[in-house]
This record gives sequence, structure tokens and C-alpha cells, in this order.
Amino acid sequence: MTFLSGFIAIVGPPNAGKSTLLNRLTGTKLAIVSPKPQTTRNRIMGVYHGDGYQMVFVDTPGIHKTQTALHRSMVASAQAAFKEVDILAVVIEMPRAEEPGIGIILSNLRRAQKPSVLVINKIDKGPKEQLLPIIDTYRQRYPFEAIVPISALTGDRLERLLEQLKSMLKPGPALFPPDMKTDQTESFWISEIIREKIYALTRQELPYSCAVTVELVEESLEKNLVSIIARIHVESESQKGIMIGGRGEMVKAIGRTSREEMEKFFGTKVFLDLTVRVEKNWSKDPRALRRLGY
Ligand SMILES: Nc1nc2c(ncn2[C@@H]2O[C@H](COP(=O)(O)OP(=O)(O)OP(=O)(O)O)[C@@H](O)[C@H]2O)c(=O)[nH]1
Ligand SMILES: [Mg+2]
Repeated sequence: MTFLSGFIAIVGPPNAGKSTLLNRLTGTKLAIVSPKPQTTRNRIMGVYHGDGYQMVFVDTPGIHKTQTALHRSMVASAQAAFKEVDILAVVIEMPRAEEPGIGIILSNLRRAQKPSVLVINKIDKGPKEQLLPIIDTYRQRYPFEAIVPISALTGDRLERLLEQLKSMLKPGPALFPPDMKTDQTESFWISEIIREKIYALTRQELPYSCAVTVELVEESLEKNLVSIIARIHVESESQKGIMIGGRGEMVKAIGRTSREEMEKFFGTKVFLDLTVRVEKNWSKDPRALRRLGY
């Protein structure tokens, strides 16, 4: 039997459930998730190891109208994925009939000219009848090879999606070793977990005005301890005040919830030194963006 493999980009509007789908497919929390849009800012790879085949998924930032340099970097990173992969999985969510940014996504699809699947996510949220008009609309708008309704949250009909994607793979070698799930570094994963807690705990513009960098990760086998130094970067002094909170309550809560998740992941105690600093208007400054990993 010939081995099958391919790169599959998970693309779509913000908040459609792309990262939830990546995590579900790989059975590992590789990408952070939040009910707020524009959570993912970088491409995140996850490998699915099948029997006789391999699918390399690439989760991408939601495509939307750009405002700041940060948004431009996010959308450019998503658009680059259209060129890098073999197959495109476009994720939209039920029951939104007209997705924000769908026009840009469809024109990217037309330019890429690659086998594509439309994934209608969140079918657990409404009655099945809502699906039919959505399917009809998209059939007319783009020649998808298949339209697959799923729930990334419950796992409903995920098997059907995997079968569909498998049928679109081409003969090719295994792209990554059997034990490899992702190419992201430990430091990146740590910074993302902290960002996820910021998204969960802060409001309004604050999640969008923060970046997290990891300065040090040190493992001590004797002490069964991982020590981490990380920084939260915000855009102004007033944001710094809110991020720290009265008596440091906010940054403490972000640190505690992050540490709990990291301890589960590493299977050790974690010491997390988390501080907040101002990097004035970083989301609008291309050089600051590069320094912060975007
Ligand atoms: N009910 C329901 N909620 C879902 C489903 N999939 C994802 N969600 C929720 O939708 C929200 C957004 O999920 P994400 O996975 O962060 O979405 P995303 O497309 O990666 O978003 P961006 O990174 O911002 O572009 C979260 O609150 C998820 O829990 C689903 O199948 N059903
Ligand atoms: Mg995401």
C-alpha cells in the first residue's frame, strides 16, 4: 500500500472554531481557544498520524479586515498558508449565514486553486434545518470538493471529515516522525497559554493589546521544577494598571491559572515569574511586532 500525506490549512473567519478543530483532530491542546475573536496570531502546526497516512494541519489566524500592523501580520500569516499547503479546509460556523471576511477568503481560495473542503462547524448550536440554506449558498459560491458539517466541540461527525480529507491526500512520504505532534517550541506554547488566560480574564481592548514573551525556561530534574520568567507587554500605562489589577489581583490570577495548566502539561511543579511592562503602541509598530514574535 502506498503511503499518503499532505499539508492541510485550517482557514476561515475569526472565532469559527479553527483552533478547537486542530486540538480535536490531534487530540492535544496545541492551540489556545477563546470565545473572543482574533485569538490565534501565528500559524500552528499539528500532525495527525493515521495508519498508512499522515495529515499535517496548519491552524491559522482568522481572516478579517485589517486595522493595525498586528492585524496585517495575522492576516498575512493566514494568507501565506494558502500557498504552502496541499489542501484547504475552510471553517465557518453555523448559523452565521454571512461570515465576516468571507469575500476575502473566497478570493484567496480562487487564487490558490487547490482542493478545498468547506467545514460548517458548531452544528451542536442549532437545528439541522439551518444547515441547508448555508450549504446551498456556499455550493453556488465556490466549487468545494465536499461540504462537511461538524461540531469540533463535541467531536460530532469528525470521522466523516477525516475520511474526506484522507480521500484528498496524494501518495507521498511521511512528513514527520511518528512521535512528532507539532513543531512549536516550549517557550511559544508557554507564552500562548498565558495569552489564553489573559483572553479569559480581561475585557474590552486589553486582550488585543497584549503580547507575551518568555525570557527563560529552566528545568530542574532534582527539584522536579520548571522555572519560567515571562513578560506581558501592553500598550500604555493605563493598560498596565488594569493588567496588574488592585493589589496585583489580575496578574496573580493570570499567573495562577497559567501555572496550573503548565503543571499538568509538564508533570512537575512550575514557578512562574510574570511581570507587566509597557511597550508603547506595539501593535501598530512593525519593529516592535517582530520583537514580540509577530
Ligand atoms: N458550540 C460550539 N462552540 C464551539 C465549537 N467549536 C469551537 N467553539 C467555540 O468557539 C469559540 C472560538 O473557538 P476557537 O477555536 O478559538 O476559534 P478560532 O476560529 O480558532 O478563532 P480565532 O483564532 O480567533 O480566529 C470558543 O469559545 C470555542 O469553545 C463547536 O463545535 N460548538
Ligand atoms: Mg484560533
